[in-house]
Amino acid sequence: MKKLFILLCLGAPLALRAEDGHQLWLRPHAAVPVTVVAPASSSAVLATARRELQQHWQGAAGATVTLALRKDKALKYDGFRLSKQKIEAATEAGLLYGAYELLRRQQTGQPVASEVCNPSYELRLLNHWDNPDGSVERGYAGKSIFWRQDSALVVTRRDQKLWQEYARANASIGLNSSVLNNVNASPLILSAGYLGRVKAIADVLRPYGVRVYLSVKFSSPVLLGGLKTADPLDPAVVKWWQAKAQEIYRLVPDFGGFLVKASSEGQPGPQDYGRTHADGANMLADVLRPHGGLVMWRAFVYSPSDKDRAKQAYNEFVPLDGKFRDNVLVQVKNGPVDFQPREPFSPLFGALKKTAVMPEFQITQEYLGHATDLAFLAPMWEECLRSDTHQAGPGSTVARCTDGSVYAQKHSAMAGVSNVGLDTNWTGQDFGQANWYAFGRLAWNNTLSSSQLTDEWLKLTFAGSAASAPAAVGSAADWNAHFLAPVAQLMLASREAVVNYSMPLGLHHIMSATHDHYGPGPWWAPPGMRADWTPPYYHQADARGVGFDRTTAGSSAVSQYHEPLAARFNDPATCPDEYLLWFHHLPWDFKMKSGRTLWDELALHYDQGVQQVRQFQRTWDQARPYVDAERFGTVQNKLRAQSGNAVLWKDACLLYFQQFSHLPIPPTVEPPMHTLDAVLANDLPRPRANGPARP
Ligand code: GCW
Repeated sequence: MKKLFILLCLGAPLALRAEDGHQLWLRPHAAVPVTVVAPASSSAVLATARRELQQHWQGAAGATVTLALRKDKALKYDGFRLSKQKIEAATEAGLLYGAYELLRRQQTGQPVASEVCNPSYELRLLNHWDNPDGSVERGYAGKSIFWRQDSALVVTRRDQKLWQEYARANASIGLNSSVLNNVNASPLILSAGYLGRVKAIADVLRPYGVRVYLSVKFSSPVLLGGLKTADPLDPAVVKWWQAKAQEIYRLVPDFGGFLVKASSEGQPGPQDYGRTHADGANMLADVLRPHGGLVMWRAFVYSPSDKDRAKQAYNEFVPLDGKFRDNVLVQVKNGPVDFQPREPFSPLFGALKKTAVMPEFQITQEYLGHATDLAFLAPMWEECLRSDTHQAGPGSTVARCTDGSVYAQKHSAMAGVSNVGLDTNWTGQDFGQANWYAFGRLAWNNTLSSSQLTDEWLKLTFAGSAASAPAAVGSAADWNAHFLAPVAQLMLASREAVVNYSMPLGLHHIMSATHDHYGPGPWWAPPGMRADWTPPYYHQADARGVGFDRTTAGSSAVSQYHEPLAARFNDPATCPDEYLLWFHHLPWDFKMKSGRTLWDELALHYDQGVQQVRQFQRTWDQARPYVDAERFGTVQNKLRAQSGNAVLWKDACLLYFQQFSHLPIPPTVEPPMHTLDAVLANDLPRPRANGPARP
């Protein structure tokens, strides 16, 4: 309490400068003098640790802090032993993470006991869906920070400064790896010119302990190398990859490895040559092994012919369990379909027992309101990580099945699809920064709670930011009561609000494709479009009811879950409400656990989502005295837009589904502001320049 009070006082004068969000959670504070004793070494990582402590120390004035390298059985990966004035680690990166942890504790007023902090995962990565031309797939915060169409190969001082700030932000939350380009990979990335820029990026990221990886296109030997085939078992293909790997490692000796999206959404892959995912992944793994590199092979696969897209990854990958090399990790999205506001966990977690599996989360809000809507995603990731797969008995949570606690695996990792771009505040929506922050912290410690994360992030990001301190903003108690508590509550409720106003009760994939997955589109099904890219495939609304029948009487996707989940999900009486229409097609008058009909319950959820956003607006308006004017105004405007978006979702979905249910909207629900015709008129499919690209 007392510390925070001091922090608020200290923070205020510095914050009189404009707060444009660029400093993220690393806003400068008046430093206190400290002496840092560290091993003699010319290592850049160690120099970073020392500098960070010297420049940002907030503990006792004149203290001496010792950094010591020491082998210790209790330490895992880049873990560290922390006390008030000493950090011990087995690696220099460990000392750096210890330094950031100590500074974070000081700034957030959390105590430091003598303790060991180990990361849950060996690799903690951001995946950037950035293209060589500077565009970012599903990016809503400006162009790529890595690539530019013009002068792609010229590295400017501005580039380097930005990359350094990026690396520092990552290191401060424990992230140690970045995949620099889109999984829909251009072969260009492996050309000599681009590799030169990869080296330049790697050189800037290295002092922060961040390694670089690349996404590669499986057909690169053909497209770039001029070979006739990319068959992974063809010796000429293997030779091509070997030479390419040598070229990369000459430039970037600590290069991490490849991320591959293959035989998925039109991307080439081993299946084009009658080979399996394991054949493809293992070939690349063997090529990288002599250099210590890894392959992350994505399990995001599905084909239009499949009757239930949610089943396909499991069907393709489970038969391959045990067939992958030990330097391959299979990268699995949190849910079986595609980063929807809510999905049950992917049944691949825990089912692959002899293969290292890594979770992939989406930080960028493709389906949760882009950089407009405020949605704090830690509760969604926490929900997935804590889901019990039961695959190795009770307690085999997704977290434990992927971090090496349940199955023996040589490597472990967690990836997040980044929301970072060239926007001054990096993420477009200021609260998007919280998702970057929370992802890194959860990759470091997959048992952290969402509420701890809001507490840390809000203190680091906003404490002392009020431009002119009104009399009331004088004490920590006041700040805690009138800013921290209500805004934390807003954040913690925000993802559920998005679920409520867009896809409640297990509905999924009913967004507008015309508006790039922003806003409602349950009707969207242009003639000739692949069915599994259209919302009606997923909601199946008809006169009888709504929802996708994945029970044993339907697609039987439930059977991919271990008991007791399969039975629980299979019966509408025991299936949790939040997954109900994911697993069941139910009549409009189905009696819910609440006693209401399904139709009424659906309407109430949509309405609740709208009311929640209205409440967020009120909360934020009341927070005004505690926030600098710039960020206050930006967030206020975004919440206004979100409020409109929520109403649109509610009106569009209820009016659309009402055509099938023929039931009245319950009187307690706010009446629609839009007509269905008006919404439809605004959502006519636009012609696409490049044919039927993924909508
Ligand atoms: O969520 C979908 C996106 C695509 C993306 C794909 C994937 C990179 O709409 O834009 O492509 O998933 O994860 O590969």
